[in-house]
Amino acid sequence: MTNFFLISKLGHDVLFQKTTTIYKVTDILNISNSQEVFASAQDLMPGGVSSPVRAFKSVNGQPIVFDRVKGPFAWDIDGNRYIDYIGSWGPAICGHAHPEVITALQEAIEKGTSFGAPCVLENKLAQMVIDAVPSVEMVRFVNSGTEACMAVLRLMRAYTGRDKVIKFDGCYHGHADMFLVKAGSGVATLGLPDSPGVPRTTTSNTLTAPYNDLEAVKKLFSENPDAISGVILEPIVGNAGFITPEPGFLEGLRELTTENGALLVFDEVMTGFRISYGGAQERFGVIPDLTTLGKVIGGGLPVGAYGGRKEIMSLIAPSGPVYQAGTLSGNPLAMTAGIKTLELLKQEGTYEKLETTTSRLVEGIKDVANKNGIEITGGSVSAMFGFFLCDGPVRNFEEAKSTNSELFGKLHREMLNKGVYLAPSSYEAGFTSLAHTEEEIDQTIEAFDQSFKVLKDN
Ligand code: KE4
Repeated sequence: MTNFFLISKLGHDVLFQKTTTIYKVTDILNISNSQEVFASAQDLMPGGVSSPVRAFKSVNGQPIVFDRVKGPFAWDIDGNRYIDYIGSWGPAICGHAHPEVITALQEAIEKGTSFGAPCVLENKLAQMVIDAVPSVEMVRFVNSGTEACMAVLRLMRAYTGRDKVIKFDGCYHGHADMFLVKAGSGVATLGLPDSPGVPRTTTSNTLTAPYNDLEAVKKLFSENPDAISGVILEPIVGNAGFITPEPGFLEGLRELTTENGALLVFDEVMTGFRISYGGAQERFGVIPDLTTLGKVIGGGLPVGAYGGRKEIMSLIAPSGPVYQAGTLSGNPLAMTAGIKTLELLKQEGTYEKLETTTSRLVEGIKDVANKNGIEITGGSVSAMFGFFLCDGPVRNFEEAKSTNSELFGKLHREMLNKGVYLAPSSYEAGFTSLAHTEEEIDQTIEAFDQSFKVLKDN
């Protein structure tokens, strides 16, 4: 069967028959409008972006300026179409611009964009989160994952009366000062030594350990008796690349925190409602004391949340003394998009479909990498995946650093030119959606095969 490789150009699809020689579409893909718009953005916003990782710095690439998204696809302002594996960094798990989400928002917006007052939609989404996430008996909505993590740390400290917190190298919990210690995501991507502007006094209470290293955590507890408020982690790491917990790691943290009178906090901003409807905690059967959420629960609008046992959450103002507030928290549009997204995810067979799609993708990528003699290790859990261009296993951030980032940069460019949009960093995870069909997965694996051939020959 002749494989056709589909490329959208100038708004119409041009079919290119795959030839025996590998053609690089670099000189066909026109991104001149993206180049122009991004160049003018340099004088308007730092790095021309609203969030660092979007600048494509670590892949030495030319950022693509989006015009619109739909289902598994994104189109740039030059009319090129991409199969999107970022999905707005997680929210688009049902596919971009899902018609039912759009319709629900169109109806909601007629009643206003923000109330700054209680609304029934908050009750509805809160109940859905409480019914779904095992650790959550009560929840507070905020406007981002960063806000959720900031607030949850304040709550951990208030509840225990202790100031220190343990995080893991390479994990990212937003950009609040106290978390910018050996952080992942954009901090790791840009190779920043944490961040200037963060006072040593702020981070002196942030202790770090290698992911998957229970002995290191035990040591921190013994060196800091009765001083550690808790342990916060990504139950599956998506900000140092994709790293899964070793068997017994999460269970060990649950025991260690309980033994030491400290709290266990799962930052499920990325994994929440993606790894399963109840998040990673439901999938792995380890229940934390507190959970942070974001991304998916906003369905693409700005939302974050934190929740846990009522006896802890009731410390939050105005029911308790721990202050946290937000102008747009619980706004009706974000609540509407979140409600509809969770309703779609709750349908029968959702997570089986996501699991099948994503594991087929990753196994296909690894097969063609091996076929072309490219070192690779990686995997997937439900609709989250990742790979490193090195020999495995990768169990922590230190081991992740052995990935070949320079080769990844070339791969990223090749894939972009073949119409596949991957996270522009070795230290990010990839995301699929309910909208990714077998056709997109097959096209993507084909594109990886062609790209790996180019990398091998150059
Ligand atoms: P936000 O403030 O970006 O909504 O959430 C911060 C956050 C907290 N916790 C986890 C586990 C997260 O993954 C994030 C944010 N994720 C990144 C992607 N690696 C957002 C993308 C970006 O920074 O542009």
